[in-house]
Amino acid sequence: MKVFIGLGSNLGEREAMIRQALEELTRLPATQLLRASSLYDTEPTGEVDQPNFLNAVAQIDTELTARQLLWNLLLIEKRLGRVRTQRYGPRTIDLDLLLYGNLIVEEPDLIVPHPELTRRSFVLVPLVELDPLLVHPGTGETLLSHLSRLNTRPPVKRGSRLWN
Ligand code: PH2
Ligand code: MG
Ligand code: MG
Repeated sequence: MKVFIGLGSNLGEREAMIRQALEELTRLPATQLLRASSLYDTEPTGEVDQPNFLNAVAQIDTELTARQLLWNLLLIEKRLGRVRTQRYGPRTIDLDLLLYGNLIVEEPDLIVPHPELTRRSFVLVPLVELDPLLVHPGTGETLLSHLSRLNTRPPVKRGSRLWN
């Protein structure tokens, strides 16, 4: 299954955290890390006043179900020392399931595609970098067209492709 994972960090050695998380993705059962976007330095969105993030997106191929994958992402976050305090607050590492093929799930603990996807340039820009033809399975529109409607400041590229 063609799956995209969002990575974010705004505490500690941000780039090292993202690289470690990618390394962990390569170790998931029945999963291959195919590519990862460039790194982007991004202003925090939302209400919380916090440091800038580094964000990236990874594409994997996996036989895990969306729910199995979600559990594994949470485990990786824990292993990399994430402590959940404030909602939407600063974090050493955040791994979000963005897209799982064309699957649409809306359950209390699992929403795919990620509900904020179409509003966040720090997710859309690296997604479009990896695959400019991607279509949002809910809206049927390309991610590029979602991106073109955003009037937030675009994320700044900080470093080259992390994988492939
Ligand atoms: N994640 C959030 C809240 N705000 N802002 C940026 N720039 N990048 C993020 O990854 C991010 C955020 C909650 O997950
Ligand atoms: Mg997130
Ligand atoms: Mg998250």
